[in-house]
Amino acid sequence: MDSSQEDRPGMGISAALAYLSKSPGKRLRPQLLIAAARAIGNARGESLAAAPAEAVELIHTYSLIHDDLPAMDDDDMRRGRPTLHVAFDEATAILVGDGLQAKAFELIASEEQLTAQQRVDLVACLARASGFEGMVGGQGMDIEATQQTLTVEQLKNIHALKTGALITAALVMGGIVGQASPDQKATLKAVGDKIGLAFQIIDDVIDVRSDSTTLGKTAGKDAAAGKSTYVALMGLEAAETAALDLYEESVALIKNWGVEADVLRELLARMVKRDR
Ligand code: GRG
Repeated sequence: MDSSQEDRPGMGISAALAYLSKSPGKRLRPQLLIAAARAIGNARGESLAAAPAEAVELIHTYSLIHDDLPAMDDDDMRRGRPTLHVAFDEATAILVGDGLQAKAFELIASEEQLTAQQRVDLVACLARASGFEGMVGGQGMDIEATQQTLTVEQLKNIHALKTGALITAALVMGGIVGQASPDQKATLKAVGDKIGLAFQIIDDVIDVRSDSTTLGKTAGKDAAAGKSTYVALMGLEAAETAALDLYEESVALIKNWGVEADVLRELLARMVKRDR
């Protein structure tokens, strides 16, 4: 979101939005949404995807800002810069997260190129993935599970909600924009479930490989913070193999889709073959 386009309810919030716009993330979820719309083969779908794509990124950005707060993961750095509550203050970070969440739904609801039914379906999909049955529910379970040793299945369940749900939603939302059939939407959901899990497992693998703290050499930053990780539960190589298997399974689900799905295939590959 361009801060210059925003109403300016408070200097702190305006400055924080400007700060955020200077360090964007990889924009993976909007790219997934647009690639899914394109994969359906509905040429117009792709051009209609801009507002929902922006919306899913706003939800993701809000979640990272709140996740970094002292009451949650208490992180000082994000996207190579001090986190929002460090650069500004906690109240600003909470308010900006809340405002981004509201803006996401406003963007979809007011996109007049989409039909009323598409807008309702998009809002419902994004809200479900963000809320108690999705990201917020998973975050709550993750916090409760800190300092507990989980089984791999329990960890998968938490991550399916905490990070997987929004990735899956991005793909299904692309399907909604592209007017996918129920079968195509079910396939996009299955692709999202597999690649979302693979993405999280690879994040754990990268965490261990890139962490140079004493404990991190064998466990990684998350494990050092008392969290269960795939690497701790499965071992580094098995975790990496599991992620690559999930990636292969996700691509196999769309093997009969045409060249329109090539951008989506490329994105799925990037999600498991990345540095961070
Ligand atoms: C606060 C309700 C609430 C939820 C927070 C998203 C989330 C839930 C926690 C993030 C925890 C985390 C860092 C998980 C690792 C995988 C992951 C989602 C990384 C961040 O996503 P990227 O790599 O980030 O797409 P960028 O910065 O590129 O947007």
